Amino acid sequence: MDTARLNRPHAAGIGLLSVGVALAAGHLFAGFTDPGASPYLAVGNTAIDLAPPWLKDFAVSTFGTKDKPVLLAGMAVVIAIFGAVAGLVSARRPLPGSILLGVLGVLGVLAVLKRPDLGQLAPLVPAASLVAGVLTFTWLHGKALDAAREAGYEAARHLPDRPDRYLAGERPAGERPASERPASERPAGERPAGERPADPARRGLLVAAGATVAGAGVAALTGQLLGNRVDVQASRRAVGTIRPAVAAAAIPPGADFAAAGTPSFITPNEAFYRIDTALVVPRVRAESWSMRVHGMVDRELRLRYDDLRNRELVERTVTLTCVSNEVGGPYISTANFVGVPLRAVLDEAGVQAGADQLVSRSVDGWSCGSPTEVMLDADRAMLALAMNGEPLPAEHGFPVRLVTAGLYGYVSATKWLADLELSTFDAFTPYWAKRGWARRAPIKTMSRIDRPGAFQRVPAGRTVIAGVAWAQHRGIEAVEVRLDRGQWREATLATEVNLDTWRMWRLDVDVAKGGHTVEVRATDKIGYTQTDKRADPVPDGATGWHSVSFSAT
Ligand SMILES: Nc1nc2c(c(=O)[nH]1)N[C@H]1C(S)=C(S)[C@@H](COP(=O)(O)O)O[C@H]1N2
Ligand SMILES: [Mo]
Repeated sequence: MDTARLNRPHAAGIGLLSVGVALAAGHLFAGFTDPGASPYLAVGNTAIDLAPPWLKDFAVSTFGTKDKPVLLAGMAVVIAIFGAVAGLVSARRPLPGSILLGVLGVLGVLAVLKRPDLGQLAPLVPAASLVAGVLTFTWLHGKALDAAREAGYEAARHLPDRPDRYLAGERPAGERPASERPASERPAGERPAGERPADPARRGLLVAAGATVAGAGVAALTGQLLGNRVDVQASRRAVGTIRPAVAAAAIPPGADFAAAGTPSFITPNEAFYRIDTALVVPRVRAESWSMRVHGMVDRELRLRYDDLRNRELVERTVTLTCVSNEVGGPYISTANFVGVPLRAVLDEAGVQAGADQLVSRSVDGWSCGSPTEVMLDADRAMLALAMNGEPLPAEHGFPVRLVTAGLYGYVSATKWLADLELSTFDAFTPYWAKRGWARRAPIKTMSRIDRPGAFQRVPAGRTVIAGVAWAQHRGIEAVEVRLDRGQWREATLATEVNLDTWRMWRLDVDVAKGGHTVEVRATDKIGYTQTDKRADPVPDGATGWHSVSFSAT
């Protein structure tokens, strides 16, 4: 009977290598067909879509915008463990491990089938992964078994009486280690460390493992290069500078109190907050972009990039805000956007009566539902092409996105726009609404303290409290600050830019030595003052006063 067993490192190692090959093969095939079908990414994307809302909220609140790298790294660890386990359960026969790898492959196929944005060929990609992984595993397993038989034979030949001691690494008393004995005294096959091995099966295993690593590397790299052939940066350069017919008013110097600790009025593109469900930034070239306007319209439209670019372009300064921003949170930024008022396009299509929801979809299958009446407001909704003087950055939706003043991003700001459908709230439930968020979500009147920072130490005496307030499309009327639960005092507001942007504020206060708490509340131009009632971001945006504790020394 053949009793050869793989040792644990070999078993775990060939399992790991096999999942590596599976992923690399998938990446290669995905490069040929659809980069999004790479099993690793597809599984990650599906994990994001299937994750229960509490888990997503936890991920965002714990890792912020680093949630995606954390997810990818976590998946790598899980897959590695899976691979090692597949090897370890296959000490004698390759079947158990192959079955485990097959299960992983089937999960990959299901993940790809669940992606709304992938073509019909996409499921072939994880299928190819599965085949490559299992074949590699069976092949390496054979090599590893040969090596195990060889080792067992060697051990048995030299110490038939106590093979267990050899396996435990012991030497019989009085016997010197191989390296200390001249070659003439050594039995054939025994060698000191560092000399050429005379065990062909073990060598065969090592060569096979090396070849596997090299092959997987080449496959993964080739897949990556193929996947990168959609060169977004080249397309952005080719687009060049997009000039509006009507420029936005210049930002007055008094629009922020940056010197006192507020953000700059305009957020540089690199610093603009980013929130989306895309594990890898979708790559779309302006040259190949087009969008359908359909549904409850009189005339269906198909618009290409130049159709938009050649229209009369407007520029607007708008503050975007994410509904998942906690009280005091960072998911708010302001930019100059250039684009086409959405109204112009919707009028051309002819919106039919009763179409109360405009559904927008992105190239990666994300969906968004906006109230049609807001999207028909020429002053509020635009098809944006440029941001702060350059074509939209890839992360912010190149080549075309929606920007709508006064609504949270998830109901108004679709990036990598692919499709506009006039519909009804009854007929279609978009991505986040399916996950418990509100159907309609105007941005709430809120404020934030930026200085002092939490638990900061400031010198006792005169100190500045400064921050931002926002109530897009209504405008900020007043901001009040109170120290240590004292009287509310009105802060100085920065110069107003427009009603769709944030407004900076500051207040000088005198603080005695010791601990202090400062709170802020804003009032908008329709007279609503922020409630102190704390509410979570779910379902339609957080409420409550931001407060900061600091100490004066
Ligand atoms: N395609 C796509 N567009 C999207 C999202 C998304 O997940 N996918 N997220 C939305 C959300 S929740 C917000 S707050 C804004 C953020 O835009 P930004 O990343 O440019 O700041 O984009 C919106 N547009
Ligand atoms: Mo958002």
